[in-house]
Amino acid sequence: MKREQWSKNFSEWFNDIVGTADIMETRYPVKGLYVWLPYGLKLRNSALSILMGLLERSGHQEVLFPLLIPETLFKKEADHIRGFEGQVYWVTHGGHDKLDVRLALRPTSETSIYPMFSLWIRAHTDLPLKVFQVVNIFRYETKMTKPLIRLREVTTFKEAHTAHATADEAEAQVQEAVKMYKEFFDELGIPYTISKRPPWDTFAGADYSVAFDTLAPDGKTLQIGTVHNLGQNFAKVYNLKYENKVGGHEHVYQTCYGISERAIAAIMMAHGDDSGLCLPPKVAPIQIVIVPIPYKESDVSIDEIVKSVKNELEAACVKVHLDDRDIRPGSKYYYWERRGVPLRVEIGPEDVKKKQVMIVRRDTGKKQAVPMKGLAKTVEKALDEIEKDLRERAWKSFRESIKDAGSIEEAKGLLEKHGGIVRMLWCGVATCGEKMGDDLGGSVLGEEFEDAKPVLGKCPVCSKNAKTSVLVAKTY
Ligand code: A5A
Ligand code: ZN
Repeated sequence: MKREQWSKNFSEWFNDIVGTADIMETRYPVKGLYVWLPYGLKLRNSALSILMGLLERSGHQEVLFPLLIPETLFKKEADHIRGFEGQVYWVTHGGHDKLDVRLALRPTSETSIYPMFSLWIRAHTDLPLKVFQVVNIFRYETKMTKPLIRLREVTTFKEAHTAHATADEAEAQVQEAVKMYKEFFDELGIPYTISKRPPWDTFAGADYSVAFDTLAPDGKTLQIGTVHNLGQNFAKVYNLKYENKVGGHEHVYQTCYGISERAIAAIMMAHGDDSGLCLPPKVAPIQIVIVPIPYKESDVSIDEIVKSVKNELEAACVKVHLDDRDIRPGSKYYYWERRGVPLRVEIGPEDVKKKQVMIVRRDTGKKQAVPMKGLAKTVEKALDEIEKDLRERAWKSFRESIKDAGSIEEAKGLLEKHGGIVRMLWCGVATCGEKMGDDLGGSVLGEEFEDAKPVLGKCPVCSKNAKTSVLVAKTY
């Protein structure tokens, strides 16, 4: 896999591939809004069904709330409004009539879901309450919009919301959500760090936020999921109370967590190359493309064999596509490589004579003749290997992009040269943390949520003893 364009001109590569690999139509005439194309939508749906499966298996129930939130409800939690006010689209009219109460297009759904939670939660037996929905949300983003990455209409917003009787249970729910998201990204072979965001970058209305960040080939990080411990902040303003075992009334403790179509962008970032997408077999809309190689001079007809190979693979539940268009095989290779189909099967008259086919891996380009007998088993094994190799390769380069730095100068040098993530010591004072981010032209992602590193040394900003270490990066 050649990765020159992919890494050096990632932005161009991304904009090109999103369109030419049939993920999205980007010419819709409203800024920040895009159209899912059939191929992209299949990819999105496969990834989403993995996520929904994880949620359902861990006791979350799917719900579907309205898009519109009355201003009166939206404005109850002070921090939440402060965080989102500048990003809200308002509906002010119904036809010719001005509305008495403006309606917000949800930028996220705490303020529509929790008023209903307050009607549903009565006693401790109603807890924990764990729901999720997959919806569109609207955010008037002012930074540069980008398909899949920074949308004004996020079309694939999977948000989960929970309520618990105790702070400990909410804390445990944060852990469960982190574990679930790890499983989800692992399934897709997307590498990540998990950080506890610093106070100045916490979700509006949360006690604290935990975020997953991956790395784009241009060296900038992308936040691909977040888990928030909301404490009792929303419970207090939306009156979410339950009757405990001894008849007293207490506010619930809450968490919420979300993932968007950035997960699809992350797949492109983790596994792409100069030829286009390279999709993990688990989510690839087409796992195998069959390309017949007919020779006019040959007396062997390959049509029958090609069809029987297709049937055999389909019977083994592999997603197969037979490309029998009347164009040159080379054009077909190029076409399907761009779209990231993990494995290509070529069948020509010589192969038919030898009772074999050629299989070609998208990720390595490696070509191999394999017997027709037992082909379904062979390709299943090859797909498993691709899955595993993609994950390992992505993690390897990701790990190599995290480096320790002792001073601002050193960190600056690293980020300017390679991008990536630097680990720095920090005294824990917000002004130092914010300065560290600013000086490096990036942001503090936060303390690592798991396997915190031992800390011995000085804060590079104020030279006082460090209390912790943080990850810093240039971010999307
Ligand atoms: N209610 C909670 C879950 C919430 O809204 N959290 S969040 O604001 O952090 O969003 C969840 C995730 O959605 C983010 O981690 C990010 O990956 C994604 N996201 C947020 N804004 C986005 C945007 N404008 N375009 C694409 N993805 C976005
Ligand atoms: Zn300091």
